[in-house]
Amino acid sequence: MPDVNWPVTNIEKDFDAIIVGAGLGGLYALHKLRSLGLKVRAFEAGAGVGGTWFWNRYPGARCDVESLEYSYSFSDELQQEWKWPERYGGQPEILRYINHVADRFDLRRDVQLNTRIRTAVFDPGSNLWTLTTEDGETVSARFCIMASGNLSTPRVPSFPGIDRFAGETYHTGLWPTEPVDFTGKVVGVIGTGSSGVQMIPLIAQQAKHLHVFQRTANFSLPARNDALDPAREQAHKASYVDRRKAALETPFGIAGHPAPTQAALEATAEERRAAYEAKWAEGGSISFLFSYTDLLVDQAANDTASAFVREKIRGIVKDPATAALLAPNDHPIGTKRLCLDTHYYETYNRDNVSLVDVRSAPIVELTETGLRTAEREYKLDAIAFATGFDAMTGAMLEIDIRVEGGPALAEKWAGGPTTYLGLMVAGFPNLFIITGPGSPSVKTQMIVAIEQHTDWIAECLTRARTSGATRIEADAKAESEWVAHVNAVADRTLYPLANSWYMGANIPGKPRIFMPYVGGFDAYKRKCDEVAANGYDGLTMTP
Ligand code: N01
Repeated sequence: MPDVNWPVTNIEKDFDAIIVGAGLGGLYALHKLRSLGLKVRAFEAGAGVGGTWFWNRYPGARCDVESLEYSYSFSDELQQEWKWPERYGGQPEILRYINHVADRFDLRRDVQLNTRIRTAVFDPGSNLWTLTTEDGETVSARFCIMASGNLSTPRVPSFPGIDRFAGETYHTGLWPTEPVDFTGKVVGVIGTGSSGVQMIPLIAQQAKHLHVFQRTANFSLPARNDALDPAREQAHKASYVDRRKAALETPFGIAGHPAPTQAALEATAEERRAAYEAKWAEGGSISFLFSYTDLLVDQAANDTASAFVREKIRGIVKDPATAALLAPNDHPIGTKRLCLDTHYYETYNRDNVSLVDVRSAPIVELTETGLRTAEREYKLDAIAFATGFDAMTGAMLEIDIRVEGGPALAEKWAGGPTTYLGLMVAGFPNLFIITGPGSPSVKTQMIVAIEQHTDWIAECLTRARTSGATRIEADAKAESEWVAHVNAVADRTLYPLANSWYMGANIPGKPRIFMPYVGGFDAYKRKCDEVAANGYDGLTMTP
């Protein structure tokens, strides 16, 4: 990298780039941009680094991508030296890893913790962003990099009486740092997405009684988490660099799962059962969805996999009425995030656990002593909300992002998020997003996406610097073509059939737009590489 001064030395500015967030995305962006010689600072709302893994400390929090994959690839020394104890990293272990990375690469000195950004305003005269923190501090920078996360705005539904409840309340995404003890307590868990499914078996082991309030049954597969087999670890590490490269050529950014070649209905019923049984025994969601080529695009194909899992649920859960309630019937398997669990369905065979159907009898209000559904009242000592997040756009829209004299991002996105490649927004120069809406982000291995996005942004900035540009902006036409492509790809799949957070469906009033790019990480990366090779077409760089 030539040591070229950014050609704006007469403009007073605090930083070349400000990064919002110090989770896995923000930390890598800090490391990468610093390696270009840029003056960078990351602002983080939490009291520690780690993002998702800092906040989500609920019992059983664990990644559903295997640890050897769900880790940074940018340093071979790091990936060789770090020892993952389990096949799937638990939250404490992943947070320990992130803290190790922060120390190892000396990142902390440029991270300002306990600092929430409230506004970000671009001045088209100076081509600078000025950000204001919750405490009123202002900082300016040439570039603003949003690494604020996709599942980082916890959401508790606005139940009437929510402030009246006198017992303990928790949200999975805001879990206290000190352990919570539910021993001897009557606990209510609201929500049965990935967080609820992971937490419920562990709370059940402690609580005197656990009521699970389920509105929609979700598909869950066994994780089969275990200690990481040393032979497997050794073999993986022996070809780590090659495996990381191979991951870039896959739709989910994960190597080691050969792409299927057969459609589900080309197999006989017996062959399909054998294939699904093998995947069920192996554990993991990618592998299961890779049973056949068409599980996410053909309803009839998907029905065969959905029926298999429903049958498994009926086989595990002893009470037929509970089993029937737990069997998902309103969406094709995989179109909502497929959960991975450890003894989730088995938990409903315990005497101290009951499933409450809040689809047929919704929660009407919280009371001083519990909650009331349309059917009856439940006395509770504690409520754990596993009610999810304002996903993909929530964290960005919590910040008042605007161009001086122009509309706010919230206005531009009122009908749903629009981006060019998920990386930039037309009309908002010098603003980059890591794993933004319109990128594969949540539909791929997040760290692969984080590294690819950041590397692309870094190259783009290098190009701007060497060409003397101080302003980089996505063209409106390129953005609308990309948005149309993202929608067209989604419409060829079954994803839009589910009321998922991918669609914004979990937030009342949020536009129903399928937000992630589901054309595959491999296809996406090819497109990004092509854009860069063509001199960043779709972007305008201005001196
Ligand atoms: O949130 P969710 P999550 N009354 O939105 C229910 C990632 N993640 O935190 O489906 C009653 O999936 C809601 O019901 P419904 C992963 O990507 C990963 O569990 O809207 N219930 C649903 O059951 C995941 O997808 C990991 O009808 C209400 C639940 O709350 C994403 O984070 C672990 C309600 C919310 O489920 C989010 O998962 C954890 C109401 N008013 C999370 N409002 C791993 O890597 C909402 N609900 C393993």
